[in-house]
Order: sequence, then structure tokens, then C-alpha cells
Amino acid sequence: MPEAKRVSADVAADEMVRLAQERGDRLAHDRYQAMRPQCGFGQLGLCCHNCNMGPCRIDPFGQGTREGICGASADVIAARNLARRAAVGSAAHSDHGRSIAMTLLETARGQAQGYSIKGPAKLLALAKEWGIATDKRSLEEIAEEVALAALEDFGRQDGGLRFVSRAPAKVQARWESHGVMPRGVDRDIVGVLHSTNMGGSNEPYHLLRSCVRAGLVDGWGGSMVATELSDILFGEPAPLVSEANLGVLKEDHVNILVHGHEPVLSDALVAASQTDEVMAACEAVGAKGIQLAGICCTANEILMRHGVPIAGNLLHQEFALVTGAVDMMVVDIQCIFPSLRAVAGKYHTKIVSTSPKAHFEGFTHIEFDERRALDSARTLLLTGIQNFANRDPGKVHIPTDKSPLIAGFTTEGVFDHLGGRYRPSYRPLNNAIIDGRIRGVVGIVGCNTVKITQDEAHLTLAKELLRHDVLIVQTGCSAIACGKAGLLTPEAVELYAGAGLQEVCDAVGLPPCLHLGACVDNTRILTACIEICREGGLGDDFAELPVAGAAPEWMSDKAIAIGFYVVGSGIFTVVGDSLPIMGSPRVADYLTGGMEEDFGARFAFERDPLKAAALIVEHLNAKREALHLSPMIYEPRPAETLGKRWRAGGVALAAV
Ligand code: NFS
Ligand code: SF4
Repeated sequence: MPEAKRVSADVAADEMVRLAQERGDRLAHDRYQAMRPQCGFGQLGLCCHNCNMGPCRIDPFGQGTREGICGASADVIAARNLARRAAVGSAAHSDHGRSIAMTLLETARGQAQGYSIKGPAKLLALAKEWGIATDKRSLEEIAEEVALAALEDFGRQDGGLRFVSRAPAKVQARWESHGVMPRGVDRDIVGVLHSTNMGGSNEPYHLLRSCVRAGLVDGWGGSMVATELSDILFGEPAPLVSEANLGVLKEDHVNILVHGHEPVLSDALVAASQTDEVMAACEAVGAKGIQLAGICCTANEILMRHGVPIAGNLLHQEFALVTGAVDMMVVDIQCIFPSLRAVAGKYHTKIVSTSPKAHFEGFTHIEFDERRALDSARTLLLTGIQNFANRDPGKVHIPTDKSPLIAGFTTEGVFDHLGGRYRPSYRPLNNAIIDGRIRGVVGIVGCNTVKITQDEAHLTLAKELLRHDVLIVQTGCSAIACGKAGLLTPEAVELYAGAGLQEVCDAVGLPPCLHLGACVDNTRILTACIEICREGGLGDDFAELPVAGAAPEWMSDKAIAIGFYVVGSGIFTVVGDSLPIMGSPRVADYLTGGMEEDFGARFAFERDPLKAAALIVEHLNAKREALHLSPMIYEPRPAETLGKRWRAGGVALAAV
């Protein structure tokens, strides 16, 4: 009998899974097993319920129905479904961006309690970029105008998004010539919903172009607004040390988890948790203090700005509850399982929803109001502290596993390190690529999924690329996966990096995988690529750079939107599970082939992380060759040395 697949590559998760089994808790992987076999029509993208004459489904083998009742083909149905999902993902990131812009506006107007402008340098830089006057004006006056300008891009009808002008001219030219120039965030998302309404667009390539546009308004619109304005409001992240995994929970502390995405709430919770009142309340219930920790992207947000430790990524939301030590989980929006109600029901954990945009049956709803942020945060914390008394010590089981990590890298900050403190520049990075020490830069991002062993694809792909001298940048649940596994530490250099990458990282003390933040911060990868182009020597188009993207365990529609803006911007991207379009060979061929001619890059679908790594290395090599770069200085590190202290024999460390 084949060995049963492990639920997780993470030992702490394993421990929780075993405990959950003993206790009869049903978790996501149990529900996944019960769901199998999953509907093949849905997986292939061949099910349509866009009107009430349906639902219609197309027989992928060409023997049954070949068209919907309205006559829609497999190609149309697959492309139309994909466009809708890209629009949903883009809407999620963009609405998050809108919240940040609104909070910045309220802060500037003195209407938001407890927030202030913590990233003045970023504010001034953005004001300059957007032609907003800064002379003799207060930070608040400037911030008000910047926030209003950002909000304008949501409702803009024409003229193009402000951030589009950041993109290299060749990238913009491709968008123009293929009719996907992003116009306005809300407009282009609504546009997809309109086109995919019954009897709307029925030409697959037109629909696929609208997927690209829906992605672009995310990456160059909503998400970029979220990143830039979060830096202004909450401060620009700087490298800091913290920890990740369930071992960060403390038996003698009130453990409060924040889960979700919008940092507006989590940032206020961090501020409110440091008051004397909160400490006194902890003491009153017999707790030594309060331990805040994060799940999913809100975890990344407060990690990179405050060093708050990470409890885990997507699938850890349930594992954390099985510890019996979580007194409250505060959720806002996105990636939150409604199952938390049932899992928490076996424990004392209080699950509190806070966003006006997301209510959950059975969760306590305490709405968060950013105008009274500190009061709201205080109420939430006191609720959690009170619940400490209800903990059943007999059920408490906290795994000891946790790993140190470094987080808080940004486009502006990271290369300060490479360039030395007084010479912030991308020159050293570009040179390391040009000289053949670093093969290229790859973003490994995205989710967890129950369909494969949690974290395993992220880790295998990362290690395989590191041994090929690839510098890795990370966000989202992928960054958390690597954080839990110790890859976000300088020590990982010796354990996994090839000799060239070792030289570069060792010279400046960088980890080989750089944590750039939450999923909206994938835009930092775009802006880093802009800087690489600007620095010179590696081409002036994203499509020329030896860079790539990967989302080996993707599950969310947000990942589809990200995929489209990354590929649509000219960056080759490998996703694990194929996009749900395989029932249409024409759509699949375009995404994995024809798209390159139009947009400078294509998708690849590859579930095996070693094969995905091979595709990426091959791609980086091809780009290097096209740029006539030097051959790599060192052979790839032998696979059998991974995880062991290693240095290429007899190689002198060259100055970087
Ligand atoms: Ni990104 Fe972050 Fe995680 Fe996936 Fe969900 S938390 S926004 S969508 S699961 S990486
Ligand atoms: Fe069927 Fe066409 Fe209606 Fe879709 S839009 S459900 S294919 S009739």
C-alpha cells in the first residue's frame, strides 16, 4: 500500500493533526477527504452557471454536450470563469487598498484615533512622484492629498492608473497594443463582471485579455496602493528578528491570534496591547502577559512592522485552535475558514469577527471602527483576556516548534544592505547577477492548499532554487512556510545556498530568502524589478530580466489575480496546480504559450516542485544567455549537500 501522504511538512502541524485525530476534531484535510472525488467539470473549468438556463457543463471528452444551452463553447466557459475569478481576487486586494487609503485620509484629517503618519519619507517620495506640492505643508496636508489621489484611481474612468507610469516603457507599450492598459480599479473589475454576464463577451481571447487587465489593476492599482500607503501610515518596514510557528504561543500568557489581512485592525491591536491597563487585566486573570501572534497575511503585516511573531500560515488557523491555548482569535477578512466556529467549539477559544465586510455564522461580531481604533482594540483585547479564565488546562498542548526569522525587507530597504549603508543602490545586486554569482531572482509566493502536503512544495522549490544560486523573495503564506522552516535566516545560506549566492549573502549577512511582506506586497517585487531595470545592465523590460515567479501551493482567487499581473507584466510564472481551464486546450495553450508573444511571459503549470525548479532554472539561463551575461561562476551546489553545512571546496571568497 502506498504510504499515506503527510498532511504537513511542518512537525508542529503534524503534532496538531495527530492530536485532532485523537480528539475527534475535524479539520480541513478531513473535509477534503470527505469531498473527494471533487467535481471534474469544475476542476477543468467546464461548468457554467452564469444564467438560469444552466447550469451547463461541457463533456471534456467530446462525447456528450459540447456547448452550453446558449451555445457557449468550452473555450468561452473556461475563459469566462477564469476572468470572474481573476476579478474577485483583484477586488479583494483592491478593496483592502481602498481601506488603507480611507484610513490614511481619516488620519490626515485627524478623524482616526491612534494612527499617525509613520512613514514620512515614503509620503514625501510619493507626493513628489504624483506632483503633489510638499513645500511649507504639514505631513497631514500632504497625506490628505495623497490619499485622495490614490482613491481617485479606484473611481477613475480614463487616463490610466497613476502607478502605471512606473512600469518600463516596453511593458506599457505591450499593454497599450493589446488593449489591457489598466484604467480604473473599480471600472476594470466591473468591466469583467459585465463582460462575463450571460450574452456578454463570448470570444475566449477577449476574455483572457480582460483577465490580464483585472490582474493589472490589482498589481499596479489596488495592491500597490495598499503597500505604498501602508508604508506611509504604519511605517516602512526594516529588517527585524522574530519567530514563527505554534511554539510562539505561551502557556502562561493570554494568547490572542490575529488572522486575516487588513493591517488597520492588527496595527491598532499591537498598540493597544502595550498599555498598563491591558497588563493589569492580564494580571487580574492570573496571566503573565499577553502574547499576540498572527496567522496569514495580517501576521506578515505586524511581523514586518512590529516583530510580532507568526503562529502560522493558512492551514495553521485550525491547528492553532487545537493547542487549546488560544484565548481569542480576531479575524477581519480573507482566507478565514468558517470552520473555525466548529473547531473552536471544542475549546474555550472565542472567535471574533470585526470587519463590516465579513460576518460569520457563530462568531462573535465586534465591529472594528478605525475612527475609534484604540477603543475598539482595547475592547477586543479585554474580551480575550477575560476568556483566559475559561481555558481548560487539560486540553492545552502547545508544540515547542518555532524558528527564528528575519523579516521586513522592502524595495527601498533591502538593497541598502547590498549596497552598504551609505550607498543604497541596486548596483551590487545587478553586478552579482551580471558576474554570475546570482543566477536570478525568483518570487515564491502564495497559499497553502489541502490538496498537497502543507509547505512541502514551497520548501522543496525554495531549496532547489537556492542550490542553483537563485536569490528568493517571498510574501504571504509562502514566506511563512519558509519562516517556519528556518529559511529566512542567515544560517540558511550555509545550509542551502550555492557558492555564488553564499558569497553575496555572507558579505552582507542577508538570509537567502527575503521576506517582503503580505500578498499585497507582491508589488514590492514589481518595484524591485523596476529598480533592477533602472540600474542598468540587465535590460529595460521585465521580460528581459532573469527573474520568475512561483505559487506552488496556490488556492485563492487572489493568486489568480497576482498570476495575471505578474505574467501580464512580463514575468514567467510557475503555478502548482494548473489554473481551472484545462478543459479548454485553446485557453491552456494561450496561457502557457501564446501569452508570451503578447505580454512577454507565460504561465507554466507544474505540481512537482523539483520539475518546477528545473523550469525556472532553465528560464533564468535562457534570459541570461539572451543578455549575453557571464556564465555562472560556480556549478550548482550538489543536492546531497542540502541541509548540511557546506561550502564549495577551496573557493576563495571574492569581494562582492
Ligand atoms: Ni495570499 Fe494572504 Fe495565504 Fe493565500 Fe490567503 S493569507 S493574501 S491568499 S492563503 S497566501
Ligand atoms: Fe449555460 Fe450559457 Fe447560461 Fe452558461 S450562460 S449557464 S453556458 S446557457
